[in-house]
Amino acid sequence: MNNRETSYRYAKERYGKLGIDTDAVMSELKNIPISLHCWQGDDVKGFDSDSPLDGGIQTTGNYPGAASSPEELFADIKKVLELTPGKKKINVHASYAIFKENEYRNRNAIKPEDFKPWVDLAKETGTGLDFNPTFFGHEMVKDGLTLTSPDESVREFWIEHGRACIRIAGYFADELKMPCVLNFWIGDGFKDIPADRLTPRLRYKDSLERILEVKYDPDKVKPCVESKVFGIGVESYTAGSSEFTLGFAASHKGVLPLMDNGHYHPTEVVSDKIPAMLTYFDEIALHITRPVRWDSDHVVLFDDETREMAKEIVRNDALHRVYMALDFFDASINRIGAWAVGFRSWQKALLNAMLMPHDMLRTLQENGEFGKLMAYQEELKTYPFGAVWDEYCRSCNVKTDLEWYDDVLKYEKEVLLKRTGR
Ligand SMILES: [Mn+2]
Repeated sequence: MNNRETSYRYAKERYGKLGIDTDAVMSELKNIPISLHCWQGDDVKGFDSDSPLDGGIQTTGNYPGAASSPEELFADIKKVLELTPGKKKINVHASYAIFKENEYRNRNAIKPEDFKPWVDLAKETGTGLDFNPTFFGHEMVKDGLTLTSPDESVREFWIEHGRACIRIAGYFADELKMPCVLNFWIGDGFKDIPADRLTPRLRYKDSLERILEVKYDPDKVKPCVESKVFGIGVESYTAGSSEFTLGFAASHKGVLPLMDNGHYHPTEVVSDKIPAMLTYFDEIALHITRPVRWDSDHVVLFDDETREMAKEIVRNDALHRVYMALDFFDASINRIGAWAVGFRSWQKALLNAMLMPHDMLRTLQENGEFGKLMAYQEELKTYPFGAVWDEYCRSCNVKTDLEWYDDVLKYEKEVLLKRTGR
């Protein structure tokens, strides 16, 4: 028996004494799909438009090697899949349509066939697909507004876009035989103090309702509405606020609320919101990111709040009720490494949460034994989690320790640094 095997055997025994079967935990985690966002690879540029990024989101950094074609982005995604354990879906934005030569379609007219290469990629890699309409980075965003615009031609255009996306999500679900999460997020809002906060929201509600008139199978397409507190250049008012989207989801059957943990005031925590939402919704959705002082979309780490979010999902037995997707983008470091660190971190957070004796801890709380609860929670932090993580990676054929980053550097040298960009 080598050191790795000895370490895992020791860890298995320690967790076993807490009533946790580490082998069973690893098998379960391998079957929980996590959605990997396609937009970390090219700084949210997409393929369908040269319009600058707007909607209050921003990438920072200019590290070399960004993907600038579908071929490059697909190669990068495959590399990330190799570097990360667990089951994946790929999360695609509508701006990543791939048109055949001379077959460009505007966003209001995109068709399933414009995303066939993504379906082929998912089939080839054994992943699934989730989808997002793209209500930003386009010439039809007028005065920063889309679905809330007072200009009916603008609003119509974006309603048609939303409808087209429902059809594409249905196509993904049919092709890949698994549900497609379809997330609606708009950056509509105002830089300065508005004179009317209600009318844009009424228009947003009406727009969403008209989009959702398109027939779809609710077991296949899972529409979500994502809230946001503010964006760059949209500091004073965001139409799709937390209360707006929560109210919309609560009042429209089959629509899920989506919480992005960068989209709240900095002292609010999504870990606490998860059980609150699970009280009322059968299913919810998450965007997992790392906000630093604002919605900065830093790479997800295995930090306190990330661990806490995972714990709330696991201990409330909600792994099959919460659709989990990553949403971050960092252009200041190697993008493949950034992608893989974020994905690995969320896997670690789930594994960590699954290795905790939640029933025992819950009983301590119910019995008012708060001192013992604190002591136990602290001791659990130094349990041999790393040995189980190593074993999990090994069983997924993924490198552990510091070795995997060598592959990132090799790929950077052989592929990324040879790119000329566009
Ligand atoms: Mn998000």
